[in-house]
Amino acid sequence: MNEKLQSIKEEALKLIQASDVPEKLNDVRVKYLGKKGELTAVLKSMKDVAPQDRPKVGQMVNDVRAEIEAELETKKKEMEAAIRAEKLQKEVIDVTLPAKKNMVGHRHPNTIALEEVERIFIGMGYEVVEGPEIEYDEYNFTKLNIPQDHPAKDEQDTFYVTKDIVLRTQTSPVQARVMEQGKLPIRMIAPGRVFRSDEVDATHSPSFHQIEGLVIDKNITFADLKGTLEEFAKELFGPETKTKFRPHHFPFTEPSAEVDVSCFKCGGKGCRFCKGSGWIEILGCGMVHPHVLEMCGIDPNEYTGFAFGVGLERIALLKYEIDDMRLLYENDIRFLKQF
Ligand code: 2NM
Repeated sequence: MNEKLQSIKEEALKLIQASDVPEKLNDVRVKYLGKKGELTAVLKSMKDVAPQDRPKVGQMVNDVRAEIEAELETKKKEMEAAIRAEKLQKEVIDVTLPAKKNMVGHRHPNTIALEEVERIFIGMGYEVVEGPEIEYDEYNFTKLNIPQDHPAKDEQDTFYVTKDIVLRTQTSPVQARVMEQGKLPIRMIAPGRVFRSDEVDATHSPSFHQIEGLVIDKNITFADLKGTLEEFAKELFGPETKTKFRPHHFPFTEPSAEVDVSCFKCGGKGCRFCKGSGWIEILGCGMVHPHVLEMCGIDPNEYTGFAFGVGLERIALLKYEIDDMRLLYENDIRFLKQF
């Protein structure tokens, strides 16, 4: 019996030593110590051993079992250590390498400019109102004093969806809608996308953005218009900024004006940026035409108001000194992240 046990033990220890992966160790455990294992078989055959020898044989079986188990455990630890060492070696991390940068998005220069303009007017108590980009001809033109035969309605300038529906060419239809609601006074800006049938070049695009403003109350005068837009220009381009109001014509305002600001690059001396004139044109404005007020349900004898419109892209191009509008639409991240 002892011989048999010794040979089982030697065989098992040899197999353990020869194992190179944990799975093989497990096979050895099953083969010798498992329910149907060789050592277990010896225990089961105890009935053939003389009763007086059983304790001794039992002890021998247990000793062999303990030895095999100890050897399995030692070998398992060895293997685990080796696997870990190999992993550490393979998966070595150079903590001195620069970290991977997370790609974060960036606000578009148009958005930055829009938020700046909104901040200024919200600070003066204005509401920001949005409206539909696809408009009735009625709101886009007629109610704004642009009659049937006005050149602005020409197919050359306007995208028609049907005879009566257009892609809005300005955001003033939003203001016509607000005036019609009849809640007075009004202090609002209407930012948004507008559409004109223009060829793409450095300063034109068939789709661009406008911010139009409207104030309606009792006793609003051209002085309110001037003061408001002077303040706006100073906030946007710096406290030194001067403004100049030049007479102009818009169908929806009377009188109307275009506004220039003193060049924020050269302070008005004249430079490449302002093409030598010292002035930069930034917006159009005027006192809302009494006929517009009337068509939108407001009594022009009781209320007056002023309105203005600025191109958002124009502001963004000026503020960030971008010389081609197309750059604003290409969405090249290398361009966008500079602002
Ligand atoms: C401009 C210039 C002048 C304008 C007029 C109106 C409304 F709805 F009150 F009639 N909204 N915006 C206006 C006036 C727009 O853009 C250059």
